Amino acid sequence: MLTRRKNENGWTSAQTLSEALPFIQRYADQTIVIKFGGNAMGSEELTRQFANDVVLLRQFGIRPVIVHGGGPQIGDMLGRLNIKSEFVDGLRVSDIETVDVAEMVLSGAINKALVQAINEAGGRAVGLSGKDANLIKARQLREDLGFAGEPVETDISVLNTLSADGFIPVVSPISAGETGGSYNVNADTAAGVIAGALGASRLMLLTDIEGVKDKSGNLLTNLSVGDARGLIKDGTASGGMIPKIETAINAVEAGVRAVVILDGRRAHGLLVELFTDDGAGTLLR
Ligand code: X2W
Repeated sequence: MLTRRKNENGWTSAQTLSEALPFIQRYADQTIVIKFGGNAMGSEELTRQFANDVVLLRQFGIRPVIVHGGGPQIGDMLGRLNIKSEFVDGLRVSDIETVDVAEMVLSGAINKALVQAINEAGGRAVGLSGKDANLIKARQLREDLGFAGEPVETDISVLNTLSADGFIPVVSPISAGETGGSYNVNADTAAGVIAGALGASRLMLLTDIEGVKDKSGNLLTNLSVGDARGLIKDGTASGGMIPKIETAINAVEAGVRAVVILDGRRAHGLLVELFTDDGAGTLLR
C-alpha cells in the first residue's frame, strides 16, 4: 500500500523555484561574466557545484562567460620547479620563466579541468585564452613586474559567436603581447575588460572572502563607485582586494550594470545572488 510521504522538502524546493521566475525572466538572454578565482576552486566538489550552477544559468537562457584564475595553482607549480615568486600590489612579478609556467597552468591544466567539469554537468564548454581569436592584446604594465600585462585591446566577437550557439566560453587570462610573446594578465582584470566589452549585465567575482569589508570587518553589501575609490585611497582595501575593486570600478564605468564580489567557497552563491531577494557578498554599481 502506498502512503503519503511525510517529507515536505519537495514543496519547499518548488516554492523557491516558483519565486525565482521573475529573476529568471529578468536575466534571460543577458550576458553574465563570472570570474572563478583560484582560491574559489578549493576542491573538486566546489568546482563540480560551480559547473552545475553555470549549466543551470545556461539552461535558463542566460549567456554565462567564465574567466578563471589560478594564482595558488601557479604558486604550487613554481614551488615544485624551485622558482621563487613574489607579488607587488596584488600582481605577480613575472619573469620569462614565470609567465611560461603561468601559461601552462592557466591555459593548460586549469582551463581544461573547468571545461571538462562544465561538460560533465551537461553543458557545452569551449576553452580559450586571451590569445584565441585576438580576444585580448596586452602590454607591459610596469617594468618591475616583467611580463605581468595589462589589456590594451579586446575583440569579443568569438565570445558572442560561441554564446549565440549555446556554448559556454571558458577563458584563461594569459594574453598575447602587442608585439608578440605572452603576458600574465590578472584574472580579475581580464574578466573586467571582457565584461565591459560585452556590456554584461553582471560581473560576478568569485573569491575566498565574503565580500568587501570595512575596517572593523563588517561586510559592505552595497557600494557606489565613489565609495569604492575611497576604500582604496584610505587603505581599507589592500593586497589582492585592490585589483578586484579597481576591476569593479572600471567595469561599471565601461557599462557593466553591476559587479558582485562574493565567496565562491559557499555552495550556490551565484544562484542566491541572481535568483533570490537575498544578495550574496558586495554589490558595486
Ligand atoms: C595572476 C594570474 C592568475 C590569477 C597570477 O600570476 O597569479 C598576475 O598576478 P587568481 O586565482 O584569480 O588570483 N597574474 C599578473 O589572477 O588568478
